[in-house]
Amino acid sequence: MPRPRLLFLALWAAPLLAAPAPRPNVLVIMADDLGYADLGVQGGAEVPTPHLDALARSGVRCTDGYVSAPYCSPSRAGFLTGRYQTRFGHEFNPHVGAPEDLGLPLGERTLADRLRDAGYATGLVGKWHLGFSPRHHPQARGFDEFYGFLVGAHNFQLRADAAPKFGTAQSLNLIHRGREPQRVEGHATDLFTTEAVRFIDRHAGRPWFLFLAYNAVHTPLEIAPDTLARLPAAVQDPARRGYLSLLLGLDDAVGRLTAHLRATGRDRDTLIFFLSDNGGAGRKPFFAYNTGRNAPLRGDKGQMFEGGIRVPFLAAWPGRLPAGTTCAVPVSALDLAPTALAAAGVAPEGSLDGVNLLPVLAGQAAAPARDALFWRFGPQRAVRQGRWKLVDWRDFEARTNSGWQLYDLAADPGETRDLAAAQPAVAAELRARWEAWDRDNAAPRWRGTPNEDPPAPAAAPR
Ligand SMILES: [Ca+2]
Repeated sequence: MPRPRLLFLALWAAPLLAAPAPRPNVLVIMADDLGYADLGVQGGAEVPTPHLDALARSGVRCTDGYVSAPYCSPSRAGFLTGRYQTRFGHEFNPHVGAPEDLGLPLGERTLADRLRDAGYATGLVGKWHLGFSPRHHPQARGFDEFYGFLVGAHNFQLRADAAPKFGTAQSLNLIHRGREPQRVEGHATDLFTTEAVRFIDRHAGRPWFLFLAYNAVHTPLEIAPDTLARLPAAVQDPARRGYLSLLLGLDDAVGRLTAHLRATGRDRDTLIFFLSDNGGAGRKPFFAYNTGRNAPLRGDKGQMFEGGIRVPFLAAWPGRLPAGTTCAVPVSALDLAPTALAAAGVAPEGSLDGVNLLPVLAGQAAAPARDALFWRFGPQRAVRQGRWKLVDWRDFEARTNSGWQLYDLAADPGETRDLAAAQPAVAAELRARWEAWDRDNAAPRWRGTPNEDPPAPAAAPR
């Protein structure tokens, strides 16, 4: 492996860093299926989320932060590689086919690979969902350490004396340490937080990268007994109460982590990102309905509307990124790897689709060095450029696609007024941009479910 080039004195860094600085730790906290609108800082009011709100106030809140897919596994594939996952066929959740063929393609390098080669300790705590076979295991994909589960969902209240469903990595109730199944007792959110704190303490002497991938607030919507007294009596829906219970637990967890970083003096040398892997799954009956709310955005997990792909997106690095600020230009989870590598002074070898966000987050650049963001998820397609979004979305009840529609997100963030007929030149330009982008995409390596990945387009594009 060639030694990574160090870029301590790259031009962008000059205003930020007067002298070569110690390489920061990188902590990426990912929630699962968290709605755009459920955190206090995002306008949510049903339960308080003081710790996530404080994390937002300690850094930059990105109002237009996107993930590269409206679904768990492809979104994580995009984040971890810094590349559109459609470049390498990771278009759907890896569930249809033989397990040994399903997972993040082995030719792709992850952020963990890149930071480990640069001397970082690397760990994954929580959900993987990027392959179940030994060669797709997180410890084969750049992570020194792994504590969590390999599949797309897991129950929360775990009992050591419950009959473990050993024998398949795709079972629920199967927490691993490394490659070994464990019998564990406790709440998954708490267990993962404890493991995260231990990881941080274990690597106090060197920079580390921790991907802390909570399964909260994904289904199953279990109510943790210790949150009962904090759930609002006015909310009667058991599913919503379960979601809010998981959200309270997630906020408590982030509070524990940030307090630990502060208490050990590590907060100032840790770059933290918090985001969800896709939008809330707020509608029955599709896609692990969890009551997550995306208002005023339209649509849900699985869809190309903003509600599927625009997520809570926070960045904090005390002393380096301005506290209490808002970033309102489009940014992407694809950008986290290039940003972390830039902060670590590591050149991003190979072709990444994401860009370094540090100049934007620091308030030194108005926008990322990129013109547009693109999406493809089966027959669904989208491109965002500035205020405009061209989208071909799927109606999962009707099992049809919309054809290309044009929305002005600055004036109409809820995507209610299709302007394709009124602005034909804009629509044509964006469609051409999308098609040019799509020419470099690969065919899916495995199929999705029939509705997200129908055998033939349900509607001809306009
Ligand atoms: Ca998800």
